[in-house]
This record gives sequence, C-alpha cells and structure tokens, in this order.
Amino acid sequence: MSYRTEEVAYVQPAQPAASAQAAQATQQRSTAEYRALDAAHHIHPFSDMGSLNRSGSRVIVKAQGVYLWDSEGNKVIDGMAGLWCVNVGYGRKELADAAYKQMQELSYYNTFFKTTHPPVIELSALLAELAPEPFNHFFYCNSGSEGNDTVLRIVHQYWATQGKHSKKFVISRKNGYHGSTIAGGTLGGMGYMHEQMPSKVENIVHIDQPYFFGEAEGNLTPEEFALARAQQLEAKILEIGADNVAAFIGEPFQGAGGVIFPASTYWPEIQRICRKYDILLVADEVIGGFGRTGEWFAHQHFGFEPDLITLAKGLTSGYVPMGAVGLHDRVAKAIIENGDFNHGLTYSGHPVAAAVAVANLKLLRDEKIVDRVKNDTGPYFQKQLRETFANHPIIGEISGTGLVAGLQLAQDPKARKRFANGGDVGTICRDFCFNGNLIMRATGDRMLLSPPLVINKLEIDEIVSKAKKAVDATAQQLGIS
Ligand code: PXG
Repeated sequence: MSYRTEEVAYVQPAQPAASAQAAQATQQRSTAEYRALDAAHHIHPFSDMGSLNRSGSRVIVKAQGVYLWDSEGNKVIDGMAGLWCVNVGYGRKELADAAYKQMQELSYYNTFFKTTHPPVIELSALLAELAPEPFNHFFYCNSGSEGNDTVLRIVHQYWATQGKHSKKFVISRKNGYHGSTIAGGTLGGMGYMHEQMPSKVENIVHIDQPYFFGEAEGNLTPEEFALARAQQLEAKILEIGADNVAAFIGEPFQGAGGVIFPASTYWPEIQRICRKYDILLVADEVIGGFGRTGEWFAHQHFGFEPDLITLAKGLTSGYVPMGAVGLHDRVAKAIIENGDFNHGLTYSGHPVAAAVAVANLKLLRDEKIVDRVKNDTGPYFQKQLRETFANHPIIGEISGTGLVAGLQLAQDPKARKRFANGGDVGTICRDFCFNGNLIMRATGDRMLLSPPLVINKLEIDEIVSKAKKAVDATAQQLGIS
C-alpha cells in the first residue's frame, strides 16, 4: 500500500469566520511557521518525508466531538476517529479530569516489584466486567504493537508451562496489520513493511486473507470462499506439524488492510481448526474492540471465543497511550501458576493511563454509546452508505457493520473487476475527501470509514454526503459515469 506516503494537494475551501476563531484561540504560530518547523525537525511515521516537506502537512490544532480544526480555521469531519481510536469523540472533560486528578494523586508508580495502585486495580476489574465471561485477567502496555509483542511472550510461556516446547510457530495472515514493532511488523502481513525489515521475528508464517472481492476466483460464494481461506490454516498446520504450532492470530475484521469482513463461515472454521490441533487463537481487537461493531469486542460479532485478545486504541479513546492483553481463564491459570513471567514495561498499567481508561470505559457503558452503535447509529450508518452507493458505477462492495465500513472502488463493480491502478484511484478519492473537509482513509482501492462512536445521525448524513461527492468526483475524473 502506498497510501501512507502520497502528497496531498492541499486546497483550502472557504470557511465561516466562527470556526476560524475556534481554531485560532489555541494557536501560537502561523501555519507557515508550523510547517517550516515541522519540516525542519519532525520525522512522521510511515511517510516519505522529502515529499511531505515539500507539500506541507495539514496542522490540526483543535478538536471537539467528531470535528477537527486545522491551523487555517478549516472545520473537518473526522470519518476515521483519529486513527480508529477516538471512540468517545474529542474533548470529553471527564477524561481530562480523570488524568488531572490522577496526576496530582499519584502521577506514576510501577507495578513490577510487589506493588500495585488503585487505577490499575479498578481498570482490571472493570475490563473483567465488560469483557466476555472467560476474560478475567489483563496485562498492560502502551500500544497495540506492544500488545502483540506481549501476546507472543504469553503464547510461548503458555506452551512452556504445558511442557510443549516445540510449539513455537505462529500463523497470521497476509494483509493483516498487527503493529510496527519488529514482532508486530513480522506478525502483520504487509509486504512493504517486511521489505524494510531484514531482521524479523523467527517462526512466524502467513496464510492468505479472506478478501472475497479482490481474491475469490470462479463462482465461489462469499461463504465458500471464506471457508476455503480458513481451511488454509489447517493445511499450514499440517505442513508445519501441529506439535510445532503455538497460535493463530488475526483481526476479527482487517482494519488497516481495508475493512475486510470475512463471511460468517470464516471464524467458526478457524476456531474449529485451532481447537482440533490444540493451537491458541488470538483475536487482535485493537481496532475492533470497545464498540466499533456494536458489540464490546469484534469477536463477539463474529461468534468465536479467542484465548487471548489484544487491546489498545478505544481502551483510552486515544486520549493517552495504553494497550493491554486479555487472557482467557485457561491461559491466565497457566501463567499465574507457573512461576515468573519475565516480561514488562516501565509504564505497564500506568496510573494516569489507567484512570483515563476507566473514565473512558464508563462513558462507553453508562452513556450507552456501544448500545447505540448496535441498535441505532450503526444500522443507520450502514443503511445510508448502502443506499447511497447502491449501483454506483465505481463502487464494487460495501463491507462493515456498526460504525466501520469499507467501500471498494472498482472499474466494473458487477464483474468484480478492480482498477489496474487501484492505489492511484484511492488516492484521487482520498484527496477529494480531504479537500471537501472529510477525513476518510484510502487503503489501496478501498475507502475506509470508522468515525467516533458518539456520532449522531446528522453527522452521519454529512459524512455520507461528503463521501458521495468525493466518489462521484473520482468517477468523473476517470471519465466513468
Ligand atoms: N493491531 C491492529 C489490528 C492495529 O490496527 C496495531 C495492532 C498496532 O497498534 P499501535 O498502537 O502500536 O499502533 C494496530 C494499529 C492505519 C493505521 O493507517 C492503523 C494502525 C496504526 C496506525 C495506522 O490504518 N493500527
């Protein structure tokens, strides 16, 4: 995917004076000064810095609810909740208060040497309440990537405690995303990342993804295709030998890979295979967790029971960094009853992050935000998207549920024919969104939406109509109507 490095032609639409004032209230420097300093001193993640410095970054100075303001006063609707994380929306005072209070009370203490503290205790108890029944234990870190590093450590320790030392291989999927540490990057199946990683983690192998629109051949139904892709796991296990396989990891739906939603046959088959060969099943819930699908966790939407879950993003709604791993009772028991587990981070269970996470999870629960995604805003969002783009000349499929969606750009939607230069088409569409003041992500030729979970119907209408304008403009630029 080249979406991360492209230059964005930055066109400024006219904006009302009120929003310009809102942005400028917090601003110390002019846009030009910010851009010059940013170019001089800041290396951005996943970016071609030469090209970015020449075009200049958009400087975001303020946010409230589902809206962002840039340094020019433009008001932008955030269809991506930051990077899939701002579940309760921007500017919630409850979270700021929780951080402020905790910083004054106990700004930091570690959880290494027989110590603990109230915020991490409260958070663990609350997570055990919110997560499905067998998840009662949680290990903390600072990000999704560290969460997946932790998953590897737990998986290996688990099998060591079972005396099955040969179980070392972990199977994941091409076009999966599991983070950008060495372990996260190796677990992920992004070729463009692997190319820049001569050092990878050993014993990690990949099978194909369940991407029906792009990869199904012949007359397979989505259900048949998903089953066949799940059965690649069995073939891979037999190839490596079940005695050598420790775990399978996957995102319940692939997020960064394009909001790829497998058909309903996929996860039950994956679970059957994992159980049959005694292999741990890991759900990476970094994007799917905390309400995105209308369930608290995405594996509940797909109806399977993982042994480990990776958490981050929506855990704190991105207000402060925090990740975690949830352990199924059977895994937790083995880790708890078998001596030292030699893994931890200075900020494992950081009190400020934990206090913010508690405040965030209480908002999601007590304001019935997750319930609303399931019963109200989620179904509305999906219906509006599907109606608006039905029979659109360049939309091949709409994937998703709740408040996450992927729009497949296609040259011939009915024949499932993709554009030869799909990534370029995605970039064109993404730029039209950007210039229309809608943040929408392009992954190759798929346009992604994952707005804050507090979005209301009027705001959903705004996103859908802006997305429609951008897709129409893309079709027009390509000469397709
Ligand atoms: N697992 C999944 C499923 C993710 O989506 C991570 C792990 C890693 O989390 P951290 O907190 O280490 O970044 C992620 C992160 C994008 C994009 O462009 C997606 C992510 C991160 C950055 C950009 O879609 N997902």
